[in-house]
Parts: sequence; structure tokens; C-alpha cells
Amino acid sequence: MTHSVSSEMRGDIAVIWIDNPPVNALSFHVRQGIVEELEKAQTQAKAAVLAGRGGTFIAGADIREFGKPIIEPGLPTVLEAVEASAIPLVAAIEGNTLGGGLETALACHYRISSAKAKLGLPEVKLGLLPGAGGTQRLPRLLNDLGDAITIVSSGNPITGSKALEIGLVDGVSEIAVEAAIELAEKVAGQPFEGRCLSKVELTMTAPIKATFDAAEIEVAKRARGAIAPLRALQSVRAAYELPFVDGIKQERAGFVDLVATDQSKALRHIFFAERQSAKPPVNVAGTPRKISRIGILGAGTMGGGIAMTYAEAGFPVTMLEMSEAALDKGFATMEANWSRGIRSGRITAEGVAERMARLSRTTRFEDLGDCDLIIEAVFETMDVKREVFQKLDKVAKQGAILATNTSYLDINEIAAQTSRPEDVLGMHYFSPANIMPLLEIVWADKTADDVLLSALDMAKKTRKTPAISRVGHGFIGNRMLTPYLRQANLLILEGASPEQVDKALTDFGWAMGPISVSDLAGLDIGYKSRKDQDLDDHEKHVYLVADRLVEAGNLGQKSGSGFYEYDPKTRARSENPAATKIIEEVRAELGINTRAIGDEEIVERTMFALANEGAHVLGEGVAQRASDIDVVYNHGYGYPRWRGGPMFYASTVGLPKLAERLVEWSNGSSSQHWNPSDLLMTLAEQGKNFGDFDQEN
Ligand code: 3H9
Repeated sequence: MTHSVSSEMRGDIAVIWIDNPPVNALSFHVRQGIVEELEKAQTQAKAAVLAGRGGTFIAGADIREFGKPIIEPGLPTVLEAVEASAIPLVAAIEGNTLGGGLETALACHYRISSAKAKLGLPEVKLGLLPGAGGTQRLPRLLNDLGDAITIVSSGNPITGSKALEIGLVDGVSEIAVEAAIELAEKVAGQPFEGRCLSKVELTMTAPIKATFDAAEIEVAKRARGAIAPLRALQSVRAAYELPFVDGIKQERAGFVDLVATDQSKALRHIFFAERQSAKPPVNVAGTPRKISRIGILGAGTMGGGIAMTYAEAGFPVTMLEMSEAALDKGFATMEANWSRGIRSGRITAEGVAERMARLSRTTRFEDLGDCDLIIEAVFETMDVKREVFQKLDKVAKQGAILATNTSYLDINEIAAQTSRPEDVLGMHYFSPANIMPLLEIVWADKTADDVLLSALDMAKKTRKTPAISRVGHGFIGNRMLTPYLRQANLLILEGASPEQVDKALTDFGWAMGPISVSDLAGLDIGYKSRKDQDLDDHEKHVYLVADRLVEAGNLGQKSGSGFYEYDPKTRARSENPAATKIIEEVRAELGINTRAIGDEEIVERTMFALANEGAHVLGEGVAQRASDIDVVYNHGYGYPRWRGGPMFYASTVGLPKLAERLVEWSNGSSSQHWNPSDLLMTLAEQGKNFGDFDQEN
């Protein structure tokens, strides 16, 4: 017996408890413990219940063990023993029953769940397929093949109630373990061979084949380059094509194969990176402040989205605007945004009303006096921010946290406008703020520890993924955009079309290409910001096409044309002949001899520019970890999750290759802005990567 698995007798029933906090992962000692307790139960009990301590059954295999040699008994061996048990086994499902956890439940002979438990096979989210019978046993159990296909290929969990509906569990009860014991008493001594899913025979028929064919097309399309969902689906198909013993062998081979891929390594990296970025920095101590009421300045797109985020999380919010008309407009937009979900069933009309009731409105700064956290989302200039923070300093109560949503500005300077800079920090949301998961928390020089901890706490309560940045122009995310967009624009000058640049990067896996993103954001934004800066000639040339487009009224999607033309109804994009003409004119004006540019060059130049700037951000201490940068790009910018993030991707390519290219480009014709990062060059020289840097710091 290991201390993480133990058992107790309840009459003739053995209850085997798994106790491996925090999530009861199936680490080696748990697997061994299950086998030992099962053997014991065979001699002492008439039936057994498998249950988890801490309100959760089993959240899956121990992800930290992947990529290391398997120590027997591996999960497939354990589950073979579970199913072959001489006494019937009942799984008592509560909390998270995921991956190997659900596979364990499927190997048991009966399943009882709590209504709120979460059951799923999330392996595809880690670039894997279920490797312990999930793809073989699930379709043998469920009433409808479509449900098995969805569960395996989406990785999304379902509730216990839904599981009952689709035939995944035999019953639902408030206290699953007690109901499971009752069921065990009932089935003790009864034949249960028919409950062994490996014994169920499946036959491939023409309609089933057609279902798989259609699902494969759909899954491949949605995967946007990720390989696991299709592989997982094909493994379900094998359940219909092969006998169980062969199907399970094939499933196992697929799992072993996928575990070794860069995609799975990247997805596991980002899983742990997300959890790491939500943790307080070392040496930051204390407890978060109590936050009950939120104040938001600005009811525009950003302020409205932030208000929706807090109202959705149950917080009362006071919104301040300059005029009643601006408040009317902001409130109408929020209501319309929520109401859009009524038709799809995401929310009810009462739900919308409840959220709206959490919002109150004012045009007077004094009315923010009872707020514990005030987030400013007003016009993005230092003059406006100065004025706002001076006013807030006068009205905010003692201990209130004053946050700015600025995307670029110096938060130390903003904090200095108040008599309490320790209460000031950045909370940088991404548009649309109620949907985008990233919250960049900007830790200013004088921010108090408990203020930083409060922001992390609020991220958790509002279901955002936080990443901490120190103060610096554009913080982590927007700062790195500059060199990325610079390369995208340069590639167009050198001969690529906007479409080609975008396509190379969406093929790489980005949700949108950089040129489409610029059009979506509005080309006038960059234009205005460039006019305020003292740019050198090279930089002016880089953006000459964008500037000319703006000057000719092509502001991007909002004006119907930018680099592309947009259909007013469908927003479908097509080539903009005016842009093509401007591009040709600018190329001629700058005396550029255009050349054919390959997709590989597009990917290398943009992605290496991103990683190089990331390395600067890291070297300067603006980001604490390379993995935080990856989190920022995954959650705020549509970077392909299965590539792990710009820094992880750089390590996959190999830092020596990156270093070599950076040196080559910085010695080349458009050398001005390459500026290879010292940190990157040193790591490359030492044969290290960004993961080593994170571990050492
Ligand atoms: C699998 O099962 C393969 C099989 O098919 C075949 C095998 C042969 N392993 O997220 P939290 C850690 S693949 C190791 O903050 P929450 C996590 O890193 C697996 N560690 O809590 C964190 O550690 P720390 C299929 C794990 O309440 C701590 O636990 N299963 C694992 O917000 C708390 O986590 C999955 O993919 C794990 N499996 O969310 C489920 N899970 O404190 C992955 C968590 O040091 N897990 N940790 O930072 C989850 O989705 C969420 O953790 C869960 C809880 C929903 C369970």
C-alpha cells in the first residue's frame, strides 16, 4: 500500500481511495497503489468502489512524467487489471475526471457521477490522443457515436448530468461515493462480464463510415494545423475496424508517437506556462486586498468589455463617462453584446438583465469613492491619463487600487500623478476584453506587493490568464509587435503580396496574418502614432505603403478598404487594386528591385524578429520568464497554441540557427533594426535555450 492509495471496508464493499493532491493525477505511485489495493480487494470484498479524495476523481495521467521512460505498471496495464477484476468495480465520479481518469472509469464496470463532475478526454489539448483505452472503450459505451467523436476530438469536458444523458454513466447522485457503494452492494455477486467494454463488439457500417468521413473533414479544418484531433478521431474509427486487442495496440502506438512530437511538447509547455504565469513573483509576499466594487472609467469598446468581464464574474461595477450620451451608448452596446448570446442559448434574457443590473452609471468622479478597484480605459495620451489620475487621487478611498489599461504609456509617470503610487499598476486588457483571455499586469516601480497580488487574484476571479510585465514601452506584447509588423511590411516592399504574407503566417498557424490584423485594428492608429514619433528614414520607408493608404482614405476594415478591400455585407476580403498600385509606386520610388519571396523566408523573418525582441524583453527584465512571453502571445495575439509561443518555437528551431540568421540579417542591406539580443546570442553560444534560462532564473 502506498499512502496515495488506501482502502477501507464498508461491509462487503472495499472503497479504494485515491489521494494524490492537488488533482489526483495518475503518478507512478498511484498506479502501483491501485494495483495493490485491487489485489487486496479481490480476496476481501464482494465488490469495490474506486473514488478520489479532495472532491475530485482523477484528472488524468501525470503530465510531468511524459517524455520520460515509463515506470511499470503503466496505465494500460493497470486498466487491464481493473477491467479483469474478479469482483465488480464501480467508479465514483466527482470533480475532474479527465483523460486517464475517465479511462479508469471506463475500465470499471459501473459508473456513478455527481451532476457537476467534469468528464472528458482532453488529451488532444496536449497534442495527444487518449492512450489507455479511451478511444476504444468510449464508443463501445455511448448511445451515439457523434458524442464519442465530439468528446475525443474536441477535448472539451461534459458535466455528470450530460454524461447520464448520453449513456456515459449509470447514475447521478449528489454524493457519488455513497451512491456507488449502494450500487456495489446491489451488483455484488452478480455476473458482470457484459459490463466489460472490451468485450463489446462494434461493426463498421456504411452510415458509420459516412459519419467518420464527414467528421474527419470537419475536425481537420477546425484543427488549424494541430495534428492530434484528427489522429484521435482516427483512433475512434479503428474501434470499428479492428478487434479490441488490436485497436488498443494501435491507440497506444499513436499515443507514444504523439508524445514525442514538437506539437505535444509545445502544448505541454504552454499548459505549465499558463499556471506559472499566474503565480506571484518570488519575494512578493502578502495577501490580496478585499475587492468588492469595481469602478471603470470609459464606456467605449475597451471600458465596456472590461465592465462586462467584471459583471460576468458577479462584481458590481460603476461606470464613469464624460456625458450621459456616452453612457447610453456604452450601456446599449454591452446589452446588445450580451443579448447576442440569447439566440445561441449561451445566456438567457434573465441572465442579461442580471448582469445589466450589476452595472451603475455616473458622470461624477466622486461616485467612484466606494470602489475598491478602479480601472481607467480612457483616451490613450499621457495628458489625459495625467488628468484622470490626479482626479482619481482626490476621490478614491484609502487603499483603493488604481489601475490603467494603457497599452504603451509609462505607468511610473502615471503613478507619479497621485499621492499613492504604491496603489497604482497596469491592468492591460485585450479587445474584445470580455472575450480575450489575456490580462497583462504591469508591475510599476512603486506598486505595492499586495496590489500586484490583488491583480493576480482578480485575474483568477474573472477567468483571465495573467502575465506580469515590468514597465517599458508597449510592455511585453505590443512591444514585440513592432519588429514583427516591421518585417511584414518590409516583405511587401521587397516583393511579397499582402495576401502572401498573411497566408504564410496563417499556414504557420496564426489565427490571422499581420496585414489582416493591421486592417482590422485600423491603419490610422499606427499612422497617428508614427506622426508623433521621430522616426529615422528607414523606419519611415517601412511604413510608407501604410501611410499612403491612410492618406488616400483606406483606413482598413472600418472604411471598407485598407491593404485589402472588404465586402460591406460579408466582410470577405479581396485584393484592393488601389493598394496594389500604391505598393508598386512606393517600390519604384524607393528604387527597390523586387524579387520572389518564399513562404519560408516570410515565416523566418517575422517569427525570428518576434523571438529576438522577446529575448530583449527578457534580457531587460521586462518579462520574468520566456514562458510568460509565450502565454502573452497565445492568449492575447492568436499565436498558434500548438507551437508553444514565440520563445518556445525559437527553441524548437534551435537558437544557434536563429543567432546565425540574426547576424546575417544585421549585416545585410536592411540591417538597421535587427539588433540581435545579447541574451539570445549568449544562450545560443552556450548551447542553451529559453527553457534553461527560465529554470536558472
Ligand atoms: C492523459 O491522461 C493521458 C492518458 O490518456 C494516457 C496515459 C497513458 N499532471 O490547473 P490547476 C497540476 S493526459 C500533472 O491550477 P485547477 C498543475 O500543473 C492528461 N500535474 O488547477 C498545478 O500545479 P502547480 C489529461 C497536473 O483547479 C496543479 O496541478 N488530463 C495535472 O484550476 C493545479 O492545477 C488533463 O489534461 C496533470 N494531469 O484545474 C487535465 N493537472 O500548483 C489537465 C494539473 O504546481 N489539468 N496539474 O502549478 C487540468 O486541466 C486542470 O489542472 C484541472 C484543475 C481542470 C484538472
